[in-house]
Amino acid sequence: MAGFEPLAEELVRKSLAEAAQEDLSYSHGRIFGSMYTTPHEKALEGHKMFLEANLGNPGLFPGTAKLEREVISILAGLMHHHGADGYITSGGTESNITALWIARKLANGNLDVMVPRSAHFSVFKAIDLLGMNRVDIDLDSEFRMDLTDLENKLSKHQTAAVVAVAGTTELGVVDPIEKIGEMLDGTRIYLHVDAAFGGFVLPFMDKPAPPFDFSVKQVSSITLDPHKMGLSTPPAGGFLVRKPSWLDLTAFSSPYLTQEKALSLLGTRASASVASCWAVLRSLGHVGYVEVVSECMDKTRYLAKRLGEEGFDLVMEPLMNIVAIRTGKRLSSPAEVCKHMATRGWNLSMSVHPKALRMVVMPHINRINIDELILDLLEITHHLRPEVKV
Ligand code: 0PR
Repeated sequence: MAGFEPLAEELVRKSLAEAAQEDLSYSHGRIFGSMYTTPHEKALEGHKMFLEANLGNPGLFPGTAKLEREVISILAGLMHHHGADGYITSGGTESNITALWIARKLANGNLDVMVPRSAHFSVFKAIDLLGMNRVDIDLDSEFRMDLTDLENKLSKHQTAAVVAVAGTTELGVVDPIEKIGEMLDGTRIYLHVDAAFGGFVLPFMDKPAPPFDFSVKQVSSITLDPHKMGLSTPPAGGFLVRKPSWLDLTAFSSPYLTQEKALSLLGTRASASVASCWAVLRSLGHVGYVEVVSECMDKTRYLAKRLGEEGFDLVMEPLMNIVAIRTGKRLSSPAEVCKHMATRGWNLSMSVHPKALRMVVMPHINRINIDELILDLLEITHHLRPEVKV
């Protein structure tokens, strides 16, 4: 028989419930390996009201389009340049691809992109997709882009762009963006900042963060993702450019739609998350995010302190809500530990530069989860390295 048979309503419902049951949930407090969390309740409420919205065809959804303009204006203010423009993307990957697409258009045939070894793989993907040349920049002793290596490799004649990271995926480190900007001053080299994670952390920290946004005048564009620490529902990435006219460089005529030209890489855009962003930004306000970040940082410091007390070797004092412990006497193989922790329902992840076990302390984590995590971590690392006394 061709095709697929319809199932009884009850069976459809039951199958969906069973599949949902198999998924992990942030609310169980065992996911330490993700930069995502349970979306804010207002985000969920906003999302549900706009399930049909598609800003790929904005003329049909002028209300959603208005919310997007307001979200972009808030994000532009947060990144210290009210004249910036942009749109909500499907995430950091799309934003990073778009940034380098624009950089390539502006680069008069230059194709080299300088990227720190700590960059997220979406940047490598973008370079590959756009047929550009990846030039890896080493990291300094604090895991930031090494300025000397960058200076040696930069070329006014070949470099199209530099990508810097504000909040690396692995360690939450911020590249020396002000210094990089100074190095690029007077050149036409495009500077993109990937603040997919840090963009919703750094502006809300109790200690002022090093300048990483449009306050550094050479910064050309920024990725910052509401669906990570912005507590919005996915998919919601943010993409901002310093000069609104740059958005036209990747625009295509869309004669059969309600707008003359389509700006974004994606056609159909899952736009309920735009309403979700608006709802959470407007509900929490700046002060609400300060509270979210402050709570995450308190729990991060607690986790780091407890791990230190138990003899684990921290890669560094956490700058953001990411803690990493090095491979060494106490921890032989992060991969093995992750695998064993997974059998007990934990989700942890690993970093490569340096080789470490990585934990992200998102808002769904509480202190009890941290205490339980450490107990299991002690048992498992002891079991893997029995010669080390617990
Ligand atoms: N830039 C940075 C600095 C990132 O950390 C990430 C994602 C991206 C760009 C890409 O963003 P999108 O995934 O929104 O396109 N970082 C996480 C990662 O890949 C995302 C993540 C983590 C996804 C854990 C799922 C997950 O379970 O590690």
